[in-house]
Amino acid sequence: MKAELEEITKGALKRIENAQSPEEIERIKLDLLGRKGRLTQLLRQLKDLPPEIRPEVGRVANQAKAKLEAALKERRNSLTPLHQKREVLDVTLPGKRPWEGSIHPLTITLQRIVEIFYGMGFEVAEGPEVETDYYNFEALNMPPDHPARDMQDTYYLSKDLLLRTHTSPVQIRVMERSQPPIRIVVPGRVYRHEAINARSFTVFYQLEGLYVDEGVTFGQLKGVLTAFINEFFAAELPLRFRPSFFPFTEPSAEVDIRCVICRGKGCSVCKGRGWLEILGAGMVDPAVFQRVGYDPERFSGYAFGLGIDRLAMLKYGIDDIRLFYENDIRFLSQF
Ligand code: 2U9
Repeated sequence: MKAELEEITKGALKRIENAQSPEEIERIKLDLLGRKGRLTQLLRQLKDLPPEIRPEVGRVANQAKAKLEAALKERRNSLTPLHQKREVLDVTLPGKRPWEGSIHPLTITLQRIVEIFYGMGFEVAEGPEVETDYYNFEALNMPPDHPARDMQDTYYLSKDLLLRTHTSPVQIRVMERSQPPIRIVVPGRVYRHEAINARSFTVFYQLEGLYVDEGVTFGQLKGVLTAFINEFFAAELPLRFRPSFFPFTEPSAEVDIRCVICRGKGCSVCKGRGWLEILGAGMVDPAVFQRVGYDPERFSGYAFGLGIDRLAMLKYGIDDIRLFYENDIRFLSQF
């Protein structure tokens, strides 16, 4: 039997070596190790051998089987083209979702605000973030000794260049190059050298509005701001105008809305006051019109400004402005 084993092994090894395709290897395997394979049949006869030689022949037979199996595997491997060796693709598995970005909450808020004003006939104007002293201060009735120019508040890039502290320079630029009627909103990034905390950051987003024509009134300003607030918060919230001062408007007002959280009862967001200060507004100062060459006797205009960050915080219930600028994906992916 040992001789027969040897003969089978030798013949099989030769066939394996000469095999030219994985299919041929399969055939050889079947001839040897299939249910009716030569080696299988031989192994079946082991039990009929006399017990004294059975272990020795068994050992040789198992070695032969292992050797043939290894040879088959190796030859099959060398005959299989590389691309077929790769992992099999299971098309029934659920796919991996690609990472989906989302729109930044400040952008969502900015777009919504612009959309509302667009619906009321305002166009969008934009301008540079690096401004000259003239456009950021002088043209807006803030002469060289004005406290708002303080290094404490403004990032100066040189004696004359600075990072704009509001978007108002854009309104000056628009008025310089066009004639009334003008009805624009100006969204954009502004910079202030302030201590950073949950309510204030060194960069934030503003939106300012300007309407200039003959016969523009404070009453129209009230109407437009009320319509905007009701639309933005999808609620009828009363507005409260308090007298204030800005160098570029006269008269000026700070505008409060009824607290969107507690509706006037008093809560931590409105600090028990029942009102939230969210807007500044007023009638454009005649001195500003004079600078851009508009006749203040003929034209009047209203202007307003709001912080987009503040509106976004109220809308989404966010209590720390820094979250908008940290770019933490755990925060951003919720929008
Ligand atoms: C021109 C004339 C007038 C823009 C105005 C405000 C009032 C105001 C603040 C609100 C919150 C800025 O983001 S904030 O800190 N803005 O209170 N802004 S009137 O008035 C102008 C602008 C341009 C030519």
